[in-house]
Amino acid sequence: KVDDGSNRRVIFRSKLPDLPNIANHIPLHTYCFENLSRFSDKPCLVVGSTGATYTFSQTHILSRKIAVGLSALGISKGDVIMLLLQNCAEFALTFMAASMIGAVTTAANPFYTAGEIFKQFNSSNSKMIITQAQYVDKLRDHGEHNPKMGQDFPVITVDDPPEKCLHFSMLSRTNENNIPSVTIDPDDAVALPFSSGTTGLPKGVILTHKSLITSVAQQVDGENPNLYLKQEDVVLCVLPLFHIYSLNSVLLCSLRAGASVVLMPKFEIRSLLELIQRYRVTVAAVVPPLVLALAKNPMVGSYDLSSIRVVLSGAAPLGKELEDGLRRRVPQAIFGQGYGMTEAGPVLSMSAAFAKQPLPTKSGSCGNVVRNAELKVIDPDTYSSLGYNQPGEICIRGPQIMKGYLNDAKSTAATIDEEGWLHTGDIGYVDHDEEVFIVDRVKELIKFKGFQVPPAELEGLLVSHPCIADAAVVSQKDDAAGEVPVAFVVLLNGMELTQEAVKDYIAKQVVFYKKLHKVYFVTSIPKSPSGKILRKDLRDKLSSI
Ligand code: 4UU
Repeated sequence: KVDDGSNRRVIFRSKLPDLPNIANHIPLHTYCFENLSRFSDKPCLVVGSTGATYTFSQTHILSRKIAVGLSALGISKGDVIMLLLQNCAEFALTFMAASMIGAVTTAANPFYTAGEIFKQFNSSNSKMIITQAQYVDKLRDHGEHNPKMGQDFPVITVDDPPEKCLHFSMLSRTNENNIPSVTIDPDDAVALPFSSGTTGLPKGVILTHKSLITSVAQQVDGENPNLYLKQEDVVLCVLPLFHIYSLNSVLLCSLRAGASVVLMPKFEIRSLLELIQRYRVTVAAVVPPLVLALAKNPMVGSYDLSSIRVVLSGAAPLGKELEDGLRRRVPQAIFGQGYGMTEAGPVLSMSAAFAKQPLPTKSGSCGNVVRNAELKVIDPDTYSSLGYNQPGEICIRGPQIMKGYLNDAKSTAATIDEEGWLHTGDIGYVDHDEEVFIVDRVKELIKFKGFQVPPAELEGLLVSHPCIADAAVVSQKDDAAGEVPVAFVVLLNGMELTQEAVKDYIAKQVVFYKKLHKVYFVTSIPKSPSGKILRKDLRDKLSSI
């Protein structure tokens, strides 16, 4: 996928000046805690539900203690640990602790089914699971081929441990000075989120110390940070930390900048509003369904949201109507979008309205490309780069992007070309003010409320049904969720199945947002000569049904 060079190259850059240097040669935890002495006694992590607060120095020391605890349990450099947690202090502490011993964190949605959890657990070669008691039943005796909890791998719970589990306090009741010394290379992995990228099944995305430091620096460092976070800021952490958006733009950016993070285990409108009011939240990172709730829910009127100065929306397209609705609810706040993709480290562009010296921005824009990075828009057929206002596939290059997919050189090569450009599968353009606009998605990925729904995963499950010969899953527009997955199914000769039976078959095996919303029985799935599903034909068919 390389531009043959015969075409004019157009490369877009940030409107904000590049950072003269980024400290991406040091380990991530060193970088995040680098300025700690300036705000060591300030609240760092605030548990919204209980008010429990960890100052920056407590956060640092506890992370060190847990690092010692992890290594006492045999976790060493390069090992992967799995977090299966709702947002909580232990998530943040363990992530930093793992970094300190050169270990890697893979986080999964705690609502995942056992099937989904073990796919990620096995494919990442995880050595332990840290979770909550309520999710432990799912991990017990799951199939002969999966490792056995408590026997093949330890399970640690942050609350009362059920049978065969250990309590989290055994990780933290250690002497932080016994932390083993490890040498960490900037290109070593530190986080392993899973993403299906432009095609296929979920894959481990290797984010290194260098990638995450670069991405955080691109947002919050320098004379004129793109996302200006102050020490007085109180940042809302309601988006799940198991997704890279929250992990990076909320947690890591706040740690680096000295802002406080208010943790909320899951989205629920009343407690969200209460927390914003109680803790005087100043910065809210949200996704479009949350913008919808804030813009439309009548309860919002009864709370004081005047503390909010910044609202950042990302992870899915946001309609103008919603944006306007939100602006009316929090008129004092600066509103803007960020555009991210797990593989891109994750932030590609962010509204310059959040900068220390803000720039004017337009409604619907996803901001400017981040500093110290290059963005181009290419013609999806010829790969030649396009100029201003011409929509094409967005590509990004810079030290923040992933190292590659874990154990999958083929998918890596299909995503990052020989010149280092990461191809996003998103269609967008850059206007004359250097603002990025996303107009379409050409990759398979379906996004339900910002959550990834990989069609290939559902297709694999469908064809494993004894009555199904072939299947294809595509997205359908939906007011509440943005997009929902629907299936086209070909039955084996002489077999009969109802729509409900197919839906149930899938629903039992996947997390709620991957459930099929409709099933259409067809006689064949349209495919290209090479066997690729012609998804566009199916989407066209949907709009005519
Ligand atoms: C239209 O969604 C993300 C990461 C989002 C993010 C991260 C840090 C947003 C702001 C931030 O500060 O990652 P994935 O891998 O789950 O999904 C990536 C895909 C993109 O390729 C694009 O199709 O999600 C879609 N997407 C968006 N679409 C992400 N952000 C946007 C957006 N508008 N603002």
